Amino acid sequence: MEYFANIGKIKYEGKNSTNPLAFKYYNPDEIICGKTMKEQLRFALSWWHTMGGDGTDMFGCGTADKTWGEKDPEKIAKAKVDAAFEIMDKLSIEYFCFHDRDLSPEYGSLAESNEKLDVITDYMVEKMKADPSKKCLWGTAKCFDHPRYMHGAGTSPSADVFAYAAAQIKKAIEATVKLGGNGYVFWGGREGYETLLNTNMGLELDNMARLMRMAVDYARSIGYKGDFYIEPKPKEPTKHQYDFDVATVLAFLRKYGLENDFKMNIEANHATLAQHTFQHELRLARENGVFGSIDANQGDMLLGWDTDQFPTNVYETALCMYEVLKAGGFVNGGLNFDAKARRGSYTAEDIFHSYIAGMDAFALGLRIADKMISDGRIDKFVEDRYSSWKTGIGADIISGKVTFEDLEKYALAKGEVVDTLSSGRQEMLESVMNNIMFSL
Ligand code: XLS
Ligand code: CA
Ligand code: CA
Repeated sequence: MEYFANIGKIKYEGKNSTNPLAFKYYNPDEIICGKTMKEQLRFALSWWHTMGGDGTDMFGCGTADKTWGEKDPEKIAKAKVDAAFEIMDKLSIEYFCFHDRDLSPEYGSLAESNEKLDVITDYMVEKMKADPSKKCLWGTAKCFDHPRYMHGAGTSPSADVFAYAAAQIKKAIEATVKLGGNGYVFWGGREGYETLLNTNMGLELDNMARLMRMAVDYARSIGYKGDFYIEPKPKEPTKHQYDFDVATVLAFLRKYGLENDFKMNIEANHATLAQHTFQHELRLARENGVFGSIDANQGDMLLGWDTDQFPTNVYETALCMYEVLKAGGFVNGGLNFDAKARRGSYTAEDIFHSYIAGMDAFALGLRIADKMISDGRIDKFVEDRYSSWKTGIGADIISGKVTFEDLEKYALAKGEVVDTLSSGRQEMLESVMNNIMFSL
């Protein structure tokens, strides 16, 4: 069955095309910065928003029908697979990301939920065998939806809930391995607190680390070779999420000796909720060797919550892809559209417009980032700005040759140094960036 019969394969028509159902910038096989665009961008469809999200919000029920013409939960789950593969095909998206419960819902018992999940993953394996261009970027467990997780999963005050979450994660890891997943994500769901008056923060964090250690050890024991990611988010649903931002997560990983097992899945909208730029979070991850994957979306700067919008801000995608290229590109990670069409954009066609908008914004971002690097003005400026560290006292500090006493002697002899400083030239660099962006 064809779910989107009146939409054909979306083609690249170039920047002068006015066809809304065509790519203007994403040309999958074009080489940019040494790789094809599809290898550089590794786009992924998010099962939860695209296949399941019907626009429900706290003020109203869904506006989009995501039952895919079926009534029975197992049939809906299978139809979702067929429809997802058709969307991926038509948009030239190779990867998908999922929560266990997006693939197959929760049934009466864990055993039954597991059995039904197997039916769907068996079905997906068959389809992926027939079409090896469809791959799993990452999987995860939905340990935040059911009432049992009201106080958290790995950080729940209840040991029974911790055990239940562990069992659910074990199964989600198995499903990810079965689907050949490149990654497994921990997003902190309800791992946080509402008030410290009822919270043993120390025990909760120790337990979270215990859960992660067990998950990694188990996955490796069954032959999983992909990455593990933590996806930082500062707030929502809890007032304070433990995985606040990249820096907080790094401190957590290092405290518990998990820093070699995890990388970051950085989401644009979560970065801005933490009052950082997206680029800041990417840079921090890159500088600390933990850059892994990206949830590509954007928030609304006037709202304080996670709006998960399809990304269209090219300035942001360019700075993002600049960080990705500087990090050496994606290895196991990619660009997952953890994004949903607005509630009013409820038609099947809107799925395509949303992805085209997001993919083109990132394709353009990649083209600009490549140009920023080959143009060289920005990199050269930064290099020159730090030139005092290459020779003389700067080189001696870096090589560890000088002591505090030596520096005192040097400073006393040198006198005031303010005149040796040069301008930061922020406005000039922002103008260079605009010049590069609009010369494409
Ligand atoms: C929620 C998160 C979530 C994760 C996967 O804000 O972005 O969608 O990516 O659990
Ligand atoms: Ca996300
Ligand atoms: Ca999000």
